[in-house]
Amino acid sequence: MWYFVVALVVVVTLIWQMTDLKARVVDLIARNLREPKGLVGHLVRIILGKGNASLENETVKHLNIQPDHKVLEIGFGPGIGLNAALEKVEHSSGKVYGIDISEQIVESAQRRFKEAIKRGKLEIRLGSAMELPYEDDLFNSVFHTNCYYFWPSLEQGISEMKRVLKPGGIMLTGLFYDALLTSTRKGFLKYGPNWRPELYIEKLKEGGFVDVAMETVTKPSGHTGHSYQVIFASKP
Ligand SMILES: C[S@@+](CC[C@H](N)C(=O)[O-])C[C@H]1O[C@@H](n2cnc3c(N)ncnc32)[C@H](O)[C@@H]1O
Ligand SMILES: *[C@@H]1O[C@H](CO)[C@@H](O)[C@H](O)[C@H]1NC(C)=O
Ligand SMILES: CC(=O)N[C@H]1CO[C@H](CO)[C@@H](O)[C@@H]1O
Repeated sequence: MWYFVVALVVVVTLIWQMTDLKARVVDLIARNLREPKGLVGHLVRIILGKGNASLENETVKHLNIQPDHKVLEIGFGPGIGLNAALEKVEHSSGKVYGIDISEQIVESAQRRFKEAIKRGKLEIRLGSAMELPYEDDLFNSVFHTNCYYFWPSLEQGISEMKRVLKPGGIMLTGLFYDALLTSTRKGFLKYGPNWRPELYIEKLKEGGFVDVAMETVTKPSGHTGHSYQVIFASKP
């Protein structure tokens, strides 16, 4: 009989520890989605660079970037979107800007895009969406994918994006709505409480953006079978 009790205690302890372990792993990933750091940060960057590359590419396509445009990406992570935007302005006077809150992300992009930075086609900064280090009315467009969830204040981020956009400029956000719901349910957006697209849209309208709309695009090239969402807004 006591064998049974011991076995039961062992099994319960194991399950308890495993559950605890799972919670720790989820917490670690959730933290690194908000701000990639250390070894897990590197892993998160590499995984995002594969898993969300098509979303970054597709989002840039919707921007209709002209060769002389100035474009900002917030929270660029692995830098797929910066790269796609750079291709559009390569042969003219346009320029791409990137800002991210993670030191590791910024250092990694500085290495990857050394050459474009040297040529003055790209400018990378360490900083937050809460306080954009750019002058008023500078950009033709500002975009981000999977980023606003983590901002401490949506109002503040929206007001900053509006300030740095030229009148008539476009704000664009790309996301996978389904993946977002799954991620939230699993706890991966523990540090991204403002993930709801409906809330973001409401705040954009309240913040003075016009023509605010979310569109679902099905079967994008390069990401077969998945649809994604884009949220558009313009500065009047
Ligand atoms: C989940 S990753 C998304 C990366 C990439 N855009 C993608 O979709 O694969 C979130 C990124 O936003 C950055 N980030 C988080 N909060 C930020 C803030 N307040 N200001 C600027 N960047 C931020 C993180 O450092 C990280 O690189
Ligand atoms: C994203 O676009 C770049 C070129 O801009 C391309 O090299 C890369 O393969 C694309 N990635 C995906 C997943 O579509
Ligand atoms: C592989 C990967 O990192 N995919 C992520 C892409 O973005 C969504 C959010 O829109 C995440 O939930 C996925 O995990």
